[in-house]
Amino acid sequence: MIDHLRVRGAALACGGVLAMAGGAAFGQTTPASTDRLRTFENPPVATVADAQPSQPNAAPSVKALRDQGPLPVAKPDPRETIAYSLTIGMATAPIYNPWTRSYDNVALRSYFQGGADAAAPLHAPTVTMRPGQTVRMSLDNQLPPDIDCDQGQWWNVPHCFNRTNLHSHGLWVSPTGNSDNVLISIAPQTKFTYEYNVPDDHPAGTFWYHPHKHGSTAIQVSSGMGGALIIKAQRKPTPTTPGDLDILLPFTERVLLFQQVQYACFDKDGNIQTAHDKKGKAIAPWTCDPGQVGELRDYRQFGPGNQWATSGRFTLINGRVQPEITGLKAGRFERWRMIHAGVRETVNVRVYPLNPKGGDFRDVPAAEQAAWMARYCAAPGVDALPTWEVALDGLTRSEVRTSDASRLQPGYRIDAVTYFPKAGQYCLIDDKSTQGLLAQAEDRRLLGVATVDPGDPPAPDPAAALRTRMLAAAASQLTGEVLARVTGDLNDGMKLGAFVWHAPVADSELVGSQPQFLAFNIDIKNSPTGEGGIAPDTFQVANAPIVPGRPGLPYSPDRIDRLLPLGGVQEWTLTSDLANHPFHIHVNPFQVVSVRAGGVDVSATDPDYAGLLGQWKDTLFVKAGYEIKVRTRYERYIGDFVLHCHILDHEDQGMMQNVRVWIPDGQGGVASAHH
Ligand SMILES: [Cu+2]
Repeated sequence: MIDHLRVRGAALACGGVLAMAGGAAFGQTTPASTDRLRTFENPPVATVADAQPSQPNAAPSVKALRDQGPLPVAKPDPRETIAYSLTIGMATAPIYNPWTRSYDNVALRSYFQGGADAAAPLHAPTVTMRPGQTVRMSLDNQLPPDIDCDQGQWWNVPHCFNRTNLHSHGLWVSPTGNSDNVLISIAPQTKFTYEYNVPDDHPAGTFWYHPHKHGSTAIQVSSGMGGALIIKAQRKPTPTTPGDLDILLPFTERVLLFQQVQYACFDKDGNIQTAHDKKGKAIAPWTCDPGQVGELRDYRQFGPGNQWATSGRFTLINGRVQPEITGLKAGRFERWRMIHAGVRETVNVRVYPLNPKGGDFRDVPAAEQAAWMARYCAAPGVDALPTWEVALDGLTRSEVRTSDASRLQPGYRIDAVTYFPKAGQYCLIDDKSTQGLLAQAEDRRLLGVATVDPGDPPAPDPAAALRTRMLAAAASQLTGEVLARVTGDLNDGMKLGAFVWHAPVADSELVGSQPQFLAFNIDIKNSPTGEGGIAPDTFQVANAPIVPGRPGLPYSPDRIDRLLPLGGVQEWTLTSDLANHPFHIHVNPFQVVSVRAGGVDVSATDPDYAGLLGQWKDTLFVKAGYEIKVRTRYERYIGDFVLHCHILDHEDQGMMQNVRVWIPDGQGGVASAHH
């Protein structure tokens, strides 16, 4: 399969040269065979093989898996034990480049699986699991050998780009052994099988998987290595246990996996090729000449001078730049599972009607798209469509939240119900936000265009129509006291309390617990080049406020930074000393309890935190100067795992800590393992 992709990629490398305004010349003409790469598709569904319990850590044959047809996403496999198999290898994939309106060939580290789309290897397959299931995930690392990747003590210098492992982001499973263990390394030409025991009380929801090997995480995820991981279940709530939101949402589903592939082509001196202005100064975008192959070569591609905006790259949806989203019907609800599988930048999704006078969006080159969107999509007086947010990071919200934007930071997921009132086209826009990594204004970018076919007449009040549909779904599946509660909740501000798996953490639960403090820090005094510099101690986390003379500590694999008691309940204060960083912790999610800036509650006024108070998440944006409080229960699982910044090149360079949940000693501490 990999050879096939190479051949295909090579065929795409030929073509004419398109002259662009400004004198720069780059790119290839559009081969007709890749036109389908301008159309949205859900990622392929990973196929399941029978488990092979007699061969622990022996991967089932990829060929055997390939011969099976895909399972529909909507039907989780009913078997108690299932196995998936992912091969990791290099592939050359065509990526549409709106600057040249042609395809660049890009060599990427990719996940492959039987049933995957050979034409779009960026399309990592969607993995489906269900509560109570044992799931084996076999990885077969077929990347080329790493050359000279022993970094000695410099583990916070990116290294060993072809070693990998797997993180099931957001899953509440054991972090140790061959469960969700990211402290292991799978070298090239090595196979390893993870095994997750998904507990039978795991919430259904939208999670994702990606590599998490310290030193190569960013370069691999920015290659598009990341896929949807969906827990499917249809449990009905009872008077004492929650149910799965899926039973209230009998709608067509889509997965929108947002990827940020910051590829570059390099000149003969090893410098990134860029466009140039008339004075010869390098400007966006990065360019590739015909016949060149873009690549993720090293971490210079992530900063400090090489931010996402500087690269001119576009966020992909399911492996495609600016696809046309088809198959939508007017007047129908859909459930969109949106996953930020990128590395750095905010994705602020808004949907606007497209004025038919705008013509075919495919004809608009990148340089003209901002003006085109301002005129035909997000024009003055035109409002973004409402969506109805039902879950954050895979966890059901306390109530349905109406919003005109889905603001995703790296690692975030948002499940939202969408509704297109009329047939026609709509712009999907990554709208302006001023709150990226460095709080710089990010330009509005076109993510894609949705084409909506005629369907049902528009509802006079879509929000009321959604409530009616959810009430009907409840009435068809629930009875008695539970139905009365769910109906009452929906009629009372669209509350979803019977579908929330984590009760709010009460003040009384915190009695006697140790508060924790966390500060992200980029210690620029240590770094000759500032943010993104290669000084190995620059990226840090601290357990106390940063003060002069007391910075944080860069990651050390040999140090446990926090000992946390199993069964404990804690409140953490999250801060960031320099720049904005998304905080992510494995295993146990947390509840957002306060967001303050300068001592003032900004939870209702800052759009980055709108609707987050009281909700449960596993990843949370921490802005410089803010003080955010979250609460967690350490339930069921012991062992060592990590917390880190989800700007993954920060993580690779040291913005990470080891934490250990361990058994209490009965006296307020944690029992020593010594005997
Ligand atoms: Cu960071």
